[in-house]
Amino acid sequence: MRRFIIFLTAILLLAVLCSGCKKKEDVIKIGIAGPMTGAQAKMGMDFRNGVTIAADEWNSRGGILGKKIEIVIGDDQADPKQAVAVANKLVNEGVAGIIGHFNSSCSIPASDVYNRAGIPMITPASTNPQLTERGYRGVFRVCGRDDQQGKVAAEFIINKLKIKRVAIIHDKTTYGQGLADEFKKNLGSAADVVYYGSITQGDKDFKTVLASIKEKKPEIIYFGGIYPETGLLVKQSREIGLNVPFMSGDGSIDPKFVEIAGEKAADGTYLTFSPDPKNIPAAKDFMGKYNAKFGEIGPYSIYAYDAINILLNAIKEAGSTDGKAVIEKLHSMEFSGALGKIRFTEKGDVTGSPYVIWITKNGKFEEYRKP
Ligand code: ABU
Repeated sequence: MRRFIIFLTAILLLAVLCSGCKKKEDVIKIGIAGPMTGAQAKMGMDFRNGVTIAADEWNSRGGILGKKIEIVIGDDQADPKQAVAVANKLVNEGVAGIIGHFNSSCSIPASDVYNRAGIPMITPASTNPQLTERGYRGVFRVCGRDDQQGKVAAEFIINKLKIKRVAIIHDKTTYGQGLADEFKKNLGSAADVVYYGSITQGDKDFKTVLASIKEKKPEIIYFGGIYPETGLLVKQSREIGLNVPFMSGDGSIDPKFVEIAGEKAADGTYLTFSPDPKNIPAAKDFMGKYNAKFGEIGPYSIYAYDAINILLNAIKEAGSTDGKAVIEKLHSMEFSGALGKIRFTEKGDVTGSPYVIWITKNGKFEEYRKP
């Protein structure tokens, strides 16, 4: 009897081990990393939704290299330390590549982990220049950079709005402070920076800072940061009678910003972002699918969709998930995505990344056209 039980246990163990082995061989795992919970969770959900549509499309065509695509989600909670923990976990799970992270302050430290592991990382949204300035061959982004959008914002204020008195605030993050500083640098001596200061991401009451800004009588307030704080800053500035327009970057162009600020307060806010995908013919199919499945697209849903398609096409072309081979394909190929043609520079940036000005009108975002 004892022998029989030992024999049965051995058979069961073997069966469990074999099923594990089989699963590993049958799928290609792709890691999706970003803030899936917390104040910026909308951005993580936008990534997840965009990537899910792409993975479903590939799987319905039979997968890739004879294997199905499996998405492994990592929640970094927009926290750099958590991002490194997530990166290590995803690497240990055997992912072939990463789509993420959202925050530059997460993507930069996490990229050290992916670089050591030799696997490619494509961020849909991290715009701080430093990400691709450290010589990591496997680090890519499908979005633009803050040295580009900071310049576009400053030129707009100088040349179009002809504003002379500017207040600048940022949220002390890699992205927020970096963008505010790029904006300030590009203003040069064309406008006076009458206030330069910071707030803390996650805080809820900014009225003291706003009261100090009000005393300086700026004509516009530029904020380097993300929509939860942008919304509160705009709302509270109106509450203390500070009624000048705000301007911010791509981290604020989300309906959540309007929801937090309130439609009336948000109206007239200027933002920098890439051109409206509604005007890109290649984006139509994706947008239709996204609307049907998840509702309105977020700013970076389409970037996440293109990022994973690029990665999967590179794996297909490489004929393997070997990191080095895939990274070289990413450098050499041109991709046709929902955003149009995409090619990477030696640094891992996209070759073309036009920023345009947007304005908030009646609670919606639209590309700015001079009245
Ligand atoms: N670029 C928008 C916000 C994400 C980041 O770069 O931190």
